[in-house]
Amino acid sequence: MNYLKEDTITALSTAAGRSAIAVIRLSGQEAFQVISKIFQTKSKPEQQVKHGYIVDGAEKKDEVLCAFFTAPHTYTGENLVEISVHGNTLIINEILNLLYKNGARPAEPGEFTYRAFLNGKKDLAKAEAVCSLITSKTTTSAKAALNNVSGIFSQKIKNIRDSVTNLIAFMEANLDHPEENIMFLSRDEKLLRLDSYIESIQNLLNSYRASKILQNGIKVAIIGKPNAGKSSLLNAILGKNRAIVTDIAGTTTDAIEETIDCHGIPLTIMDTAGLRDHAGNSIEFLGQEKTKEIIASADMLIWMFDTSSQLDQNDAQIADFLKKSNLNTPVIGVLNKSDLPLNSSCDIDSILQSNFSTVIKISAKTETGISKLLDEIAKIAGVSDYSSDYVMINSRHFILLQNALDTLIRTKQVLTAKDADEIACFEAVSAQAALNEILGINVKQDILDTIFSTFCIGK
Ligand SMILES: Nc1nc2c(ncn2[C@@H]2O[C@H](COP(=O)(O)OP(=O)(O)O)[C@@H](O)[C@H]2O)c(=O)[nH]1
Ligand SMILES: [Mg+2]
Repeated sequence: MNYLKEDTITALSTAAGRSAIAVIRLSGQEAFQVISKIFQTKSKPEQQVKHGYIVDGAEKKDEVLCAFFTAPHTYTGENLVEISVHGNTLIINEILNLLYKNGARPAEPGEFTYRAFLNGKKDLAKAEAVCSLITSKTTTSAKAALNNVSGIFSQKIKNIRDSVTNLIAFMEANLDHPEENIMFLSRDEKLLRLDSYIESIQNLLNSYRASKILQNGIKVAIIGKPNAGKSSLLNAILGKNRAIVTDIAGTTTDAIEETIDCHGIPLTIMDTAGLRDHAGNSIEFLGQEKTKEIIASADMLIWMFDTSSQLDQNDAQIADFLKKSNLNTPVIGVLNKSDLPLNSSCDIDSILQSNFSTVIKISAKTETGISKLLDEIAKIAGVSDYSSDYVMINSRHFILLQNALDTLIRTKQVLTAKDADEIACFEAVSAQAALNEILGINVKQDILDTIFSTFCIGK
């Protein structure tokens, strides 16, 4: 990856396509010189935002606003110009080409944020969160990502890291001056402190699953025999007629999916072709095969029953299929058509014998029980108790936190067994290194390259 930091870089920072305004960023030592070659303005020199024209010699290319930010108080920590141009790809490309001709080069993916990191404007956890914030699918996940961007997560890590550093200092002092009669930390005090660091890390680790769900969302498949009301439920959840509903069994042959915000979780809900022992035709058969694939890939299943009719062979076959698939997926049992009288031959007790996370009575037709169903989905996903200081923990953080936790537990074990400060110290230093790595301290270049290469160009 071409991350030469002496270069002046430029890229379109807003989405491509037609828009009222698009923003081109230009950053680097030469940013002000480069723009001065193609920008004509009558604004006063002291104005930070100047109005004028981008020109190629005598020819005007666009009427723009240029915002000038002087290092080091800028996003990248370098001289930075944000050019607000008209949002037309032809104009944008002309301006970018002029910038290239006059000394800038195209920015690599994430290079503006990478420079912010290199110049100490953002630690690595904050830089990573820029990406999470932009890709957030719900306002809740955006809020959590913003907590990382604004440094709440980094501060938690720094607090633990500083405490560990402090403990290491005490242990080193013990090693260096064993004979001196200075009041060092007692073994009990060290153990007590270690317990509190371990608990703080454990709390962060516990939020990993929820932050993964907030960031990536979950897939919930609605399954059941034909005519159970699966498509009606999808429509009721979406509040619109997305899937065709008929009383003809086997209407849904292709899987339909839509994403909604369910208590802050990006919830992809999938309607599937009903499973029955004999498909009506080859299209329905293919649909049923697809349903089986979807069941295997879903994070959660909603298994629907029609309680206005009796249970039949098809319900039994689905039970059999799920049992044989041996999935570790939570299943919500949904007793549909509760607006109709319960069929006296519908053996609810036998339904309840299946291994459901919960069972809910609904009517997809009258839209009764839908919000309770969504509450249950969020509860099972484990993010319904969302708090406002929630942070985003990605897999890199998770691995390093786990590493820090393991080494602190070992530190404790060594101290408990033999009060051997030398070995304990060695373990604690590893924990300190893992915590530092979360913040971007002593991170290998290939890891940095991998992180920033997942960013879009212009970020
Ligand atoms: N009375 C009543 N009818 C329903 C309900 N849900 C679905 N239906 C009807 O059941 C039939 C099959 O519904 P549909 O959503 O297409 O079922 P699917 O085959 O499982 O997708 C349609 O005639 C729906 O109007 C419900 O809660 N109450
Ligand atoms: Mg259907």
